[in-house]
Amino acid sequence: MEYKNLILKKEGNVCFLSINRPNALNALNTQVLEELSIAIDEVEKDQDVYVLIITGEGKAFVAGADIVEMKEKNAAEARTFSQLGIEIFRKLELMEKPVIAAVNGFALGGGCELAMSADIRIAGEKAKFGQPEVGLGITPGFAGTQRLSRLVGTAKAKELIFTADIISAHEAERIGLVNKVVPQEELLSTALEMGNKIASKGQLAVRYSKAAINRGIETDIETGMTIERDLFGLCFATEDQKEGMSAFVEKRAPEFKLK
Ligand code: CO8
Repeated sequence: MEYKNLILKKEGNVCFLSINRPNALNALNTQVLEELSIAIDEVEKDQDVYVLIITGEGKAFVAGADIVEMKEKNAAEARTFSQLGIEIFRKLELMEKPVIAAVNGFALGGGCELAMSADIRIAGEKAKFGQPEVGLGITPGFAGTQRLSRLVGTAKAKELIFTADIISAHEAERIGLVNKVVPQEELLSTALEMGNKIASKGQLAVRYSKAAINRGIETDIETGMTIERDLFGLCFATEDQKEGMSAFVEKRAPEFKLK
């Protein structure tokens, strides 16, 4: 598939997906969102891709939903646009494969919401985070109220959303919004290094672990533990489990085959 607003590039078992609309700071309009949806399906289906890294071209990760497109929407159209983003970000979040956001610059509004839909966030020192929507007279609309609260707690989420403050990468790390901050020039290599490390493990085990965390966190702990127990059991039906444990006993490196 030829994308107008995305660049997909594979490096071994890792796929970089870069939002490529730098003249508008990678703002998400309907076309970008629709392409993102297609790309997520493409990456999920590609047997050779184990890990997805999302980043942005130019000085922004994503500076939000496209304000120019949103400006003239009526209430019904805005709700439809919100639903589109919510569905696509949820699809990203629930991908079987792990997703790393390599946040290179502004991650504002819909951009912060996109980053929060990834499993892991690595930020360059120049990255900036915020949910500035109330300054435009709107609420967050791609599930920012939900994911930010879950990531940093309701008090900090309310402060950030009510004040529309833009925070630095280091502050985002301090409050638990990003996993780590690295020098700007090391951002993509650090994300790739982490992607390669994940890709070297048993992929079914990685995917089951992701599913257990994502499904378990949304339920009570008893149900969550049941989900973990069942997926743990399922690992023992995989060749990767036999290989992983045999390699340990034989004191050699495992050769996982995604089986
Ligand atoms: N939408 C459309 N265009 C944008 C956006 C955006 N979100 N952000 C930047 N641009 C455009 C600018 O208009 C400008 O275009 P042009 O060159 O044609 O004038 C170009 O990108 C470069 O931007 P700036 O000149 O403003 O660059 P600066 O470095 O001076 O400033 C900022 C960078 C601070 C990031 C600034 O661009 C800014 O404040 N952008 C908007 C940030 C924002 O408010 N984001 C939240 C948007 S709302 C949102 O995401 C809600 C998500 C859910 C909605 C669903 C419900 C319907």
